[in-house]
This record gives sequence, structure tokens and C-alpha cells, in this order.
Amino acid sequence: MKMSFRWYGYDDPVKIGYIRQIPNMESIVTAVYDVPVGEVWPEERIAELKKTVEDAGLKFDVIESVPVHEDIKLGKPTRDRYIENYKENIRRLGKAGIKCICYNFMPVFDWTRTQLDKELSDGSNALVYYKDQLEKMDPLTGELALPGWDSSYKKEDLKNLFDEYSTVTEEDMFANLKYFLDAIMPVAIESDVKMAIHPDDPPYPIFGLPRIITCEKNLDRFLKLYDHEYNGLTFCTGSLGCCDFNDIPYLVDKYSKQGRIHFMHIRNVKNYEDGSFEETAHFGAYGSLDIKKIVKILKTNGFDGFIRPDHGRMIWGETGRPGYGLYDRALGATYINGLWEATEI
Ligand code: DNO
Repeated sequence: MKMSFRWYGYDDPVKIGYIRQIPNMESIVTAVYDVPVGEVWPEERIAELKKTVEDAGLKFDVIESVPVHEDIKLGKPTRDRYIENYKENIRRLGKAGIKCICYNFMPVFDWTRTQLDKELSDGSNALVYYKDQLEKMDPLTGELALPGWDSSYKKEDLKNLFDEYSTVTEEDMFANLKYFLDAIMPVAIESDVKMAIHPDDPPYPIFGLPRIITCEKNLDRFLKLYDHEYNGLTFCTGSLGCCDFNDIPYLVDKYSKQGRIHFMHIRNVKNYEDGSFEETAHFGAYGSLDIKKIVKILKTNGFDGFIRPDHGRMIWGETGRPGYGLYDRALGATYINGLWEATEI
């Protein structure tokens, strides 16, 4: 495995030099953040980012994310232009040494939580998703914002997008995803870039919008849409594991044996019966996921892709981007390193 850490670029309050000091840290996971979704990333911006990462003593080999334009997910006639741009981004990133691109196919919103600073009993702050809070949320007011979301939508754009998605079924989403994969995968293979789709988070339709990267049946279907090793998964334990229908150790075993996991996001969640969940420390016993079993399975199956500790709590007075502080994610990386090493004894 190759240990990695997400860094949000020059505006990130977490200093890249500090990331370098986490034991066994190899790669930075980042992106060009200020180019609008669907456009081509200028080569000089990619080169600049690569230089910054390498000057800090880290590798520039994973991108999260190259976002997919809504016209592609909606299957609109205008999608071809955006698909061409996407292909060009893959070529450029491959040339710069990128080996893995993480992306998602969630309509409109990326990951969703109902509160970003819930105080846990130990005084830390965590991201949570409470069903009763969710029921009161209305995305169409334009007031909702999460760090993972594209904040450029205006109220009116959102309303239009919701209208457009109102007739899009799960079958349509799969057809649109296949059209996209058929176009981009030959370029990814030629560029030696593994594509790693991120599951929907949470893994079921939300705000009436369809979601398809959710469960074993759909993951199998996704992998068959373009049946090639390079068409793979970002296996996010917290996204798939925040509900009772996904058995995470089983799925990690299945897809890592198939060689289709290119990127692991390891995070723990504590699930409640009503479907609510809280993000906890990575330490297994604090949440509902058996993290040590998951890491052991990866080790046993010879996993050699990238791993990053996903979302951390805010601890030790740190402030910053919710889920993406330095300290708790560094503890998570160290915990995963320990579990990995322990299986060698
Ligand atoms: C959440 C992240 C997601 C992820 C995208 C990938 O913290 O894991 O925002 O980056 O869904 O496209």
C-alpha cells in the first residue's frame, strides 16, 4: 500500500511540510481547484502543483477529483464537449505522472452531512448525519454549503438542475455512466492512469436525486460497464459503511481480490438504527466498522494501491476545513500503519 494524504492546495490551512512529517507518508492527494467543472486544467498549473508536492518531498500521483460535469451525468447533448475535456485532463495528468484519478457520479451534491461541528463526549468535533436534521434541510434555499460541494451554483441553477434530474432514473444514470466510461477508459489505459470512482455518500438517493454507486449489486454492475482493471473503485469505508446493507470487510475482500480497488479511503462511522451516523476516530472500537479486519484483508490480498485516512475530527483546538484537519487524520494514518505492520509479525 502507498500511504497518502489529501491536501487542498495553497489555501489549505494544513501545511504540506507538516504532512511530510507523518510517518510513512508517501503521496499527496490533491487537485487544481480553481478551474470550473468541465474545463481543461492548464498544463502549467498541473506542473506548478507537481513541483510544490515534490519540493515538499512527497509524490504527486493521485488526483481527487477531476469532477464530472452535470451534463455528462444527465446525458445531455452538450456532454461530448465536456467528455473531450475530461479525456484531455486524463492525458495531461498521466503525462505529469499521475497514476490514479478519483471522481464521483453523484448528481448535484457530493458528500452530505447535517452538521459539521457536533461536539462528541471527549470534546472533539465531528461531522454527523442525523435523520431528523436531514428532514428539515432544503437544498433549494441555496443556503446549504459543505466543503465537498461545488459552491458556484446559484439558487436558480439549483432549481433547474433539480428539474432536469426529476425525470432521470437509475437506468438512465447507468447508461450515462457507460457512455462516459466508453469514451474515457481507452484514454486512461493509454495514459496509464487508473480511474477510481468514489461511492455515493450516503449510498442512497437523497433530496429526491438518484444515486447509483451504492451497494454490491450496483458496484458489480459498474465494474462490468467497462470490464477492465483500470476501471476501478475508490473504496470509501465510511461512505458505503454508514448503512446496514453493506458488509464492508466482505466487499473489501471481494473487490481487492479482483484487483479493482485502486484507492482506499479509510474512516470509521458509528451507525444508529434510524440511519443516522457520526464520524468517529479511526480506532475500530469507536465506530461500527472493523477497521483492523479491513486493513488485514487488504494486506492479505496484497493490496498495492493508495490508502488515505479519510475525514478526521477536529481535536487539540485545531480549526479549519471540516473533516480535513491535520491532527486526527495523522492519527488515523499512524493507526493504519500500525495495523498494516502488525500483520507482518
Ligand atoms: C469527501 C470526499 C469526497 C470525494 C469525492 C470524489 O470527503 O471523499 O468529496 O472527494 O466524492 O469525487
